[in-house]
Amino acid sequence: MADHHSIAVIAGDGIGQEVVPAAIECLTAVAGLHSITFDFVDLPWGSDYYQKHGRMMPVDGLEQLAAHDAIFLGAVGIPSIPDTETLWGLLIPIRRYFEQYVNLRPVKTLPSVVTPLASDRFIDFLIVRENCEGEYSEVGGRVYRGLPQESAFQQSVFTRFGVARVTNFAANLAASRSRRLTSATKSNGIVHTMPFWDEVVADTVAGFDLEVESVLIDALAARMVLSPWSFDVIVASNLFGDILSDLGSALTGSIGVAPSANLNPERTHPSMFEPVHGSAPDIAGMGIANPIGQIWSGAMMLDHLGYPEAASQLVAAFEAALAAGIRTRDLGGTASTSEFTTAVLDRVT
Ligand code: GGG
Repeated sequence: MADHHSIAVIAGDGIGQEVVPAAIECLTAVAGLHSITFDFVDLPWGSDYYQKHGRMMPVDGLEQLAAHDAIFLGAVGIPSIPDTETLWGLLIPIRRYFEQYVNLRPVKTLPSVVTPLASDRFIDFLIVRENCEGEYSEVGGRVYRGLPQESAFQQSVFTRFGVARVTNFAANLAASRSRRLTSATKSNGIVHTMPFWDEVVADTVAGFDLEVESVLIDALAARMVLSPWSFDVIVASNLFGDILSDLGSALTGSIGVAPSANLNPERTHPSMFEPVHGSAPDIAGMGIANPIGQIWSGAMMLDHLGYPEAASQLVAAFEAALAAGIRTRDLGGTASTSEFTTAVLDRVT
């Protein structure tokens, strides 16, 4: 792969405007150590764009994105626009159009970060969230609006193709690590889609030499609090994976640190890298947002583009800043976004 990459940057809304430039500074610094060059192409899409144009991105937005090697996204959403518009106008179409069917979300203990858990045992697992179907569906509707019998229907969509491909990714990942895979289910209560999920997972993992467990999502959430170190790779549907990754990030300190990679494993389309957190309107513009989720997502982008050493250097740099006691407020520290970023840049070596 060429060492020059064109990256589409959508800083988006709220703190996305603060953490994306911080992460780009860090990416540029580490890239310089490896003769990698990035062309970061700013795309001013999101809620401001919506207020001017009535849509989150231009009509040909997806075609524009297709020309880049990867997409680096900050956050989307502001209180004055319904989340249904902001998510379904930008984030979700990108995930689906580019077949980014894996949302890979690492959950890991970070140095000097106090967690809400009594134990300081090391946590290090990966959530593989199905990213293109499942409970996130446009199929459904509302009837009898305003009448006493008003009702809403939402149809989940689980396909054999969709469940098998994400399970296959997760199984390969588990095979490259501890050989343990956990599948999140709810087949006792959700009687059609979840038994189907279990069946397709079982069929898919049959060809792998793995220890596979299927765990009900409620019990899995409780176990994640009680013994998060007992997981290695978790495969979950779109909604379950989303919820579990917020829980995982809270267990390891703050949602501000959680990264994610929306991957198109076949590499026929660009993949997208974004922190798990949203736009955080309550702290937007204050300069106090934690840039770790965005920087770590940048490291995942480096890894995906074929630079694992540069990715590890970037992770090591923010871990070293944390180990030196420099932390943003969400982690109990006093550092601003720019102070923490400077501390990371000082440690990119
Ligand atoms: N970092 C992108 C962002 O703003 N995410 C917020 C969000 O609500 N995401 C929904 C999802 O990941 O499904």
